[in-house]
Amino acid sequence: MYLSLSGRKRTGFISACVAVILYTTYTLACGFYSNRVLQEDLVPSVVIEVPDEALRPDSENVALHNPSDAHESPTKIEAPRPVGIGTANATMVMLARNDEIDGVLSSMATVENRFNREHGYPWTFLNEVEFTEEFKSRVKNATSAHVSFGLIPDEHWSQPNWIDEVMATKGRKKMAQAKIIYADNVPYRNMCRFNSGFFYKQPILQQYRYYWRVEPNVRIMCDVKFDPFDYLRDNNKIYGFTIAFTEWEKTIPTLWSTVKEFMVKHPEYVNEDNALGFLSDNKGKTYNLCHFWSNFEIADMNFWRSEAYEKFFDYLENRGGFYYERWGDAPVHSIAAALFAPKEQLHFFRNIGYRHEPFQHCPSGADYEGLNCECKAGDGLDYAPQSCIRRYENLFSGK
Ligand SMILES: Nc1nc2c(ncn2[C@@H]2O[C@H](COP(=O)(O)OP(=O)(O)OP(=O)(O)O)[C@@H](O)[C@H]2O)c(=O)[nH]1
Ligand SMILES: [Mg+2]
Repeated sequence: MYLSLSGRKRTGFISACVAVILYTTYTLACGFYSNRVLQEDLVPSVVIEVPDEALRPDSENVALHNPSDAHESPTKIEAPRPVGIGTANATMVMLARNDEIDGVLSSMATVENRFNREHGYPWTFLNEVEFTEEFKSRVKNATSAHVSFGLIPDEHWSQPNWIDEVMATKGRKKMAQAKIIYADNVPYRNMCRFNSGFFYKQPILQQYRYYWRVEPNVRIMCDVKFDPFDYLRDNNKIYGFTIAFTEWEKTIPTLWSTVKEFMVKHPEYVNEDNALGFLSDNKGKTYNLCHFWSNFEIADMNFWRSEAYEKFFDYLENRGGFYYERWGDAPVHSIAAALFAPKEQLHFFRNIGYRHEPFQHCPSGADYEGLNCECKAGDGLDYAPQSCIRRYENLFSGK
């Protein structure tokens, strides 16, 4: 074909070929570069020195299972826009059961009245069974924002078949004897595992970057006169909380030792400006049980989607602690955010009044003014003995 072209046509053909080659090279290079930038943004650099002798041989960290392999990468769909003044790529998200509809509507009412009526961020509801038509229509009537419903796939919700059921039953019985709440409850464990490692993988959430987690029967106790999503985005924060306190140790007996193993194996994920001081009072030797109470979270899903967190979740999952013990999503999220991100990327939303029985945070001082709060200024858990807010503050005061 080339040989049969006349001089001008041949020149035109050559130019077209060159243009195609240049364009293809440029596109590939851009794709490669932007992927790298994304990776480098998300993955913290190598920071802690780990002595060789501290590294345990691989045979001691036998992977029972590689959970990441089991899940296909979800497809992205178009994000519904906020119907109000909201500008962030964000959604309110609630995991709920059909029979919790009254608590769901009660939470929605406080979130809508105090914040979202004006901002119009979409709502996303998740459930491991189909939501009933009644649930869907009542929820849609409770907001003028866009509402979506996602069905959680079975492998994201149920106890994996490689979990040793005899061991899991033994663990539940032991916990029940110790009178621990939800000791004998497998669905509760499914929920904790789902919130730890799967909610942000749902296809319905792929389109979003930021989320505000809402649970049934919670209250937003003051007007939220700013956009917390904008706040995270504009200040480069990845995780926002309102309440932090200590976990019940019996639910997580081997969590910290597992985390320490992970840190030794993967020092490259531990941020050099981490918030270890929030988690440990002896430089990491033991866990002080502090965690952010995850029933309220305003956070960046890109953090959960990062290589560091994915590897971390898979490592925890391999140990089976969500079922052999009762590892909660609150300590799992908190430990990851405190270790893999710089402490400056965590944020205490002092100016958001929030209640989930039996605890609350109520703003105080200047933060309280003009917010029309239904709580008394400073009336909350912040400085109670079991609270971890002081430890969070100490991260920034050089103590
Ligand atoms: N779809 C579904 N949602 C659940 C299930 N169990 C819990 N959830 C939801 O998961 C979230 C956390 O569950 P909660 O029962 O509130 O757990 P908790 O906050 O640790 O404990 P409480 O003090 O009882 O509130 C809530 O949004 C629940 O609606 C379940 O089996 N199915
Ligand atoms: Mg709850």
